[in-house]
Amino acid sequence: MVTPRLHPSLLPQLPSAVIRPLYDRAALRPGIVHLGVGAFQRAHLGVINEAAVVDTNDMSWGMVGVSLRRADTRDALQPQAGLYTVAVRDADEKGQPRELLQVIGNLLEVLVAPENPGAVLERLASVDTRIISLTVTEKGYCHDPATLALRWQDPDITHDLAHPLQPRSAIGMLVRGLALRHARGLAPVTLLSLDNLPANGCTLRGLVLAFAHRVAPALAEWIARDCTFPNSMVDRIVPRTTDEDRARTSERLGLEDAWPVLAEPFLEWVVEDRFAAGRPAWQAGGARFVERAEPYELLKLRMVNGTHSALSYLGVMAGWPTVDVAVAQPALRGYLLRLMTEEIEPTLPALPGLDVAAYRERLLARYANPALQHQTRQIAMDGSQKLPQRLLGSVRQRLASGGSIRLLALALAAWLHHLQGVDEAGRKFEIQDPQAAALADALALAHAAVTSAEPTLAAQQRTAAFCHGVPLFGELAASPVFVNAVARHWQRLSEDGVAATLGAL
Ligand code: CS2
Repeated sequence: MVTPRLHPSLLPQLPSAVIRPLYDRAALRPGIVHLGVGAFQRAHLGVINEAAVVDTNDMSWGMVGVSLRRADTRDALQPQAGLYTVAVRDADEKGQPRELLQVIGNLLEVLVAPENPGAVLERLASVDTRIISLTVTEKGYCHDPATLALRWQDPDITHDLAHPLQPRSAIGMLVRGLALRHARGLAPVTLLSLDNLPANGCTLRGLVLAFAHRVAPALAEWIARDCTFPNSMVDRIVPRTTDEDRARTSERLGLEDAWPVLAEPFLEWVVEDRFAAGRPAWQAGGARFVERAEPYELLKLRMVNGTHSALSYLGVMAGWPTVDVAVAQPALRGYLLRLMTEEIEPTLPALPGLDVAAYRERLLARYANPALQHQTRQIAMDGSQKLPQRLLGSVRQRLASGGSIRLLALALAAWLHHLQGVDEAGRKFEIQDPQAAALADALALAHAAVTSAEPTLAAQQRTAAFCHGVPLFGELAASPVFVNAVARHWQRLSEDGVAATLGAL
């Protein structure tokens, strides 16, 4: 028998344990346009927004999703009228996997920008739209993560300057949408970044204003004066959905869901309460509104994402496929604990009420969640866009205060080690990074730069050449303390492997 597709008309058939939208979906109107409607958005903002709709019954905050590249999410969700399932997974006290299913109803439609950029622009410039939110990942900002400047030479940015009516980049799309709003005399909106960038709102604002200024200075002035860009810290682990997840969720629903998303139970969102045209009651879904999100962002990016990146490069090379397998290695777990306590925590701003020891322990417990199967390869992607905010900020602060960077340097050396694209068992893997070609060139030049036959000196020469060849390190490339610390670990990782390097700490 063919399993029927998840659909609003079939919601009453769902097993009673599945949470579902009980409000009048037909009355829900779109108030939010979200660029980058991927798994993270659907398991984070989508869930929080659902709670707000349920709690207040305010029907003006439905969501329109926009995919900036592919049609796959739209193709999967359109036959389901936008419904999708969030499977929250962990293990009980006995280690048995458990799962809570919720069907989310506030996503009304998904637009595919390359198919019809005009439809996206019209949606951005609609009177109903009051918030434009984004999860386009680090590389989606077309900026240099080290300097935060827009990369004017990025092909999508040059395209969007030349073809303003068919924008491809998030920044080009936003500016054109705002230009239409401005020309039509419509109200300003809130532009809300939910990406893992420091000062994500300020960063987005800087990029939008830079582009808008090129288009029309008066537009840039209007945006700067009337639109708002709250900073926010987002946290929820959302692994990529596999075919097995699809099959399992569909079986439990008794209806086929072509694209469920999975998540851990933990969810955090700390947002600055600066909204130009109102907002949903997101506190109903666990959002915390604050005046300044920056300290929370630093805490999260350095502790969570910093250790995540460290464990992913070591894990990929050692052959630990998932995060739970990696943190089950006593040497790696010990390393992460020391990395946090000795070198990351001393760099964090004071946060009243934060119990940092509890935060650290809870993080390791989140990583140990056996039900997520979060791939170390997935986290290892796009390192060139991630490392500055995840690790290099801590490094700079430690160097400035004269603290040791030995443990941080190992995380960076692990990234270098993994760039060779072959793990310790000889398995090849692809380096997925927008700068992959430039990184491969820098690596080849680094190896060619070695003139010394003495191993320690050779490692230092190689590391210095690499760091000089890759803009993301900035002035750190000229710091002998930094270069030599990374060089020592890189040499050891290459000669003895991950286990021996961790053991020697
Ligand atoms: C991860 C993040 O893939 C990655 O780079 O570090 O997506 C991480 O899972 C989330 O930021 C957790 O909030």
